[in-house]
Amino acid sequence: MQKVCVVGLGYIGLPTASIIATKGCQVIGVDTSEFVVKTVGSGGVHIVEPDLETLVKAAVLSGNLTTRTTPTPADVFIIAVPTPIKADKTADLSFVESAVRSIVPVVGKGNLVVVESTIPPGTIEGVVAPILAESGLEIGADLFVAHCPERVLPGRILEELVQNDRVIGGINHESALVARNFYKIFVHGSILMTSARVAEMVKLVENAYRDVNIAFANELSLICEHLGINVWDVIDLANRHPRVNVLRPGPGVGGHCIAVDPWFIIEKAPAQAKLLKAAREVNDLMPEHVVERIASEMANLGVEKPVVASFGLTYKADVDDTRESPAKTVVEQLLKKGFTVRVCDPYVPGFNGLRCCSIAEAVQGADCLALLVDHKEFKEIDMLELTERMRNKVVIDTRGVWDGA
Ligand code: SAJ
Repeated sequence: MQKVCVVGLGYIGLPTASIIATKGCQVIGVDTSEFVVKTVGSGGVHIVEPDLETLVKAAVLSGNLTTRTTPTPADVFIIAVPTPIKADKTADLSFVESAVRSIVPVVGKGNLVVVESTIPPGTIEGVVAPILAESGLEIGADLFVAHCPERVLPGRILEELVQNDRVIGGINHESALVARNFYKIFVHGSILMTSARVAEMVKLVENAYRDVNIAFANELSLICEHLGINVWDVIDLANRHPRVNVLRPGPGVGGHCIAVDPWFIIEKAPAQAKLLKAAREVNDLMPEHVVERIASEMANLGVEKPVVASFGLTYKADVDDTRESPAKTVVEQLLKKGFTVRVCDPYVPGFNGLRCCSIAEAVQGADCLALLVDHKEFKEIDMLELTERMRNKVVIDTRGVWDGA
C-alpha cells in the first residue's frame, strides 16, 4: 500500500487527500492548524464544497486517512499550501518554502515530491529543489520532484479532480514519469507530461486567459453603459457567431486564483506582460465603478440617506468563499460613503459587523437593490414583486440576472 503525505488540508489538499485515501492509499493529512487536524481527523470538514463531507467521512472511517500537524515518512509527498500575493504584487512563497522544508527530515530515497500549489515560473528549479537537496538526496535521481498544478473549479472540485486532464511537469523526465504513475491512481482525464517550468507557466496562463477575457467583458460593459447600449443583448447576440464567446461582465474578479495568478507572470516579465496588467487593472476597478453607479443613481433621485440592499458577498455564485470578493469591496465602499447597507447572502452569516438578513428584510424600504452575486437563490426571485417593498426602485443588476424584468 502506497503511503502518501499531503501537506496542506485546504480547498485542494483535503479533497485530494480524501480521494487518494478512498483509492486504497494510506494517507497522512498534514496541516499546521490544530483545528483543521482535529476537525478532519474526526471525519469533519472546515470548508464548504459539495459532497466533500461525505467523502472525508468515508476516507477517515476506512482508516486510510489520518491527520497530524507534522509530516511523517511516506512514498509520496503532495504540497498543497496557499501562495498568497504580497503588497508589491509578487508571490509570497513563504508557505510553500516552509512546507517543503518540513518534509526535508522525512524524505527518503525513491520518494516523489509533488508541488500542487500555484507558483511563478522557475520556482521548482530555483526554490523547491535547493531546499529538498538539503536532505542529501540527489534531486531527479534519488528524489523525484514535479509540479502538478491543480485546475479544479470551486463548487465542482470532486468531479474535476478526477475528470480534468492533468499537466505534470517533472524536474526531469524520470520525475514526470514517476508522478504520472502516481496520478493514474485517481485521475481519469489525460495525464500530460512536460517540464516543471512549462507546467508552472501553463497554470498561470489558464487563469490569466480567463482574467483577460473577463476584463474584455467588463470593459465592454463600461463602453455600452457610456453609449446607452444594453451590454447583455450585445453579448448574447455576438456570441451567436461561431467563433465568439464573450464572458459575463460583473462587479469585478474575486477568488484566490484569477485575481492573483496573472501577477505571477507580470512579476517575471513586467515589460512584456502589458495586456495582462491592463486586464488586472480593468477588473480591479469594477467594484469602484459599481459603487459610483449606485451613488450617482441615489444623487440623481436626491436620496439623502440611501439604504442599499446588497445581494451576495461571496466571490462567485453558489459557493461560501468570500476571499478577494469584489462584493465585499462594494459593501465596504458603500459603508465608507455613509450609506446604510443591508447584506443578504444565503451562504454567509455576515460580514464586517453586518449580519446577513433575509431577502425580504433586506429590501424593505430600501432605495437601491444591488445584485452582486448570481446565487441560484437570487435567480429564482420575483424581482418585480420584491421592488414593491422598496422606497425607491433602483435595481443595479451587476450579473445580468434580472435584465429582462
Ligand atoms: N467571473 C466573471 N465573469 C465570468 C466568469 C467569471 O465576472 O464570465 C468572475 C467570477 O464571478 C469570480 C471570478 O471571475 O469573481 C473567478 O471565477 P471563476 O469561476 O472564473 O474561477 P475560480 O477562481 O473559481 O477558479 C479558477 C478556474 N480557472 C479557470 O477557469 C481558468 C479553476 O479551474 C482553477 O483551478 C482555479 O481558478 C484555481 O484554483 O486556480
